[in-house]
Amino acid sequence: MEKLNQSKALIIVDVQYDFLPGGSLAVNDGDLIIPVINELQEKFEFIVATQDWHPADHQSFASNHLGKRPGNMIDLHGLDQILWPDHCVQYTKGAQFSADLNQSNWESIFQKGTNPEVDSYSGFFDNARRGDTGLGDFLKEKGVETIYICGLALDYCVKFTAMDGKSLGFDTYLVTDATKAVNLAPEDGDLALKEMEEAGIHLITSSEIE
Ligand code: VGL
Ligand code: ZN
Repeated sequence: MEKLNQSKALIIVDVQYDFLPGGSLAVNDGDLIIPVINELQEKFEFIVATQDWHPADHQSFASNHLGKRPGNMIDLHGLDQILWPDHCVQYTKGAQFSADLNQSNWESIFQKGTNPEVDSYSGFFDNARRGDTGLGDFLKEKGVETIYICGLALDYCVKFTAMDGKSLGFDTYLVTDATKAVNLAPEDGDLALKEMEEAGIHLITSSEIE
């Protein structure tokens, strides 16, 4: 396997229409990070993306539980599960990456959330830590040691991807100006940053990256 001369990788998390203004699970101002991510991509030779990719019967959707609404909590096979609006259903427009996002230099796309019985916030593992997307092995086989995470949403998929990356031994950076929180509670984004810092994840802005 060919090794990289640079050991750093950029991971772009879930920049898909349903998480952008007008989408079913929109992050306020989520579109404002797209030009920032496009500029950031110029600094990387190795870029991968994750894609939330749910079947229509996914059990994280409130619509699949009689009498439940988005924001309600349920127990899903022993895990606490927040119920979401239907989003990122496979092959729908909402599941597509924004056309404004430069996708021309991506090595690979890692899809997640395909098992209807478990949610999957992280780009590495599902929330039960059973299913593995292959992203961790892929990065290690390529000699990647340092990962930079950006995308949507800071308080869910970005945070979980960064935390799993760190736990797998990658030196992990969160690019703070290239992410936005969905903020179901107004403090969620700030809490996510704090949790990541406490886990040893470095917070960095894109202008600080060489
Ligand atoms: C996400 C909630 C449900 C995300 C995905 O990409 O942050 N959030 N599915
Ligand atoms: Zn999802």
